Amino acid sequence: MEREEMLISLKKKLTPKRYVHSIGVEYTAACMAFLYGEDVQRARIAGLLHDNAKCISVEDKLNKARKHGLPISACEEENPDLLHGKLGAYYARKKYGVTDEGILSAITYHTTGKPDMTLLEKIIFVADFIEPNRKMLSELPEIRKEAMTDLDVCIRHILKRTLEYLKEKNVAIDDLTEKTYEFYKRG
Ligand code: DGI
Ligand code: FE
Ligand code: FE
Repeated sequence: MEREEMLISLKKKLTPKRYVHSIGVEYTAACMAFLYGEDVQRARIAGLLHDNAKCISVEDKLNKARKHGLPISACEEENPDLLHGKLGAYYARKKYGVTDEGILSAITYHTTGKPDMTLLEKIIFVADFIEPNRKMLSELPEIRKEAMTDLDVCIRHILKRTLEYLKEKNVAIDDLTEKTYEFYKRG
């Protein structure tokens, strides 16, 4: 699918804020691709589409994931919003015509990350967090600088911040989020 067509579909599926965020992740991922030597077009597609399933209701996220036979962990059962990566990759393939498995994987794992990520997976994970429309958080300026200087340090910092936030909110932490942090903590 051409970018213009993707934009028309995303505009229908997403809230205005989420649509603007998606375009922010697209160009942030493109910049990071220039910097780190990733294919810019792949980074743009993954960035643009990463949250395509985000605005589906919690109930429908579960129903659709079940209907399409996607694996659902206990943590996802409890927090179906976590499914928007997997479901987003499913739609990227089926609706947006993406066949590049590396792009689909970057979409699948953009929320939790995963141990030993590919360059594209890292770029999308980080670009999602630092894009310019993101609400300002403490440590964000530092994390943005790290994104341009040391990707692995940046990933560790994002996960540390996210885990602290989740523990404070007292919500279940996905195994994969924990495992990713353990992996990048070891350096
Ligand atoms: O979709 P975005 O908002 O752009 O960003 P995202 O896909 O990284 O999702 C962020 C949300 O996901 C945020 O509210 C924290 C939540 N999250 C990330 N890891 C976990 C998690 N929620 C739970 N319950 N467990 C996790 O391990
Ligand atoms: Fe997301
Ligand atoms: Fe996002």
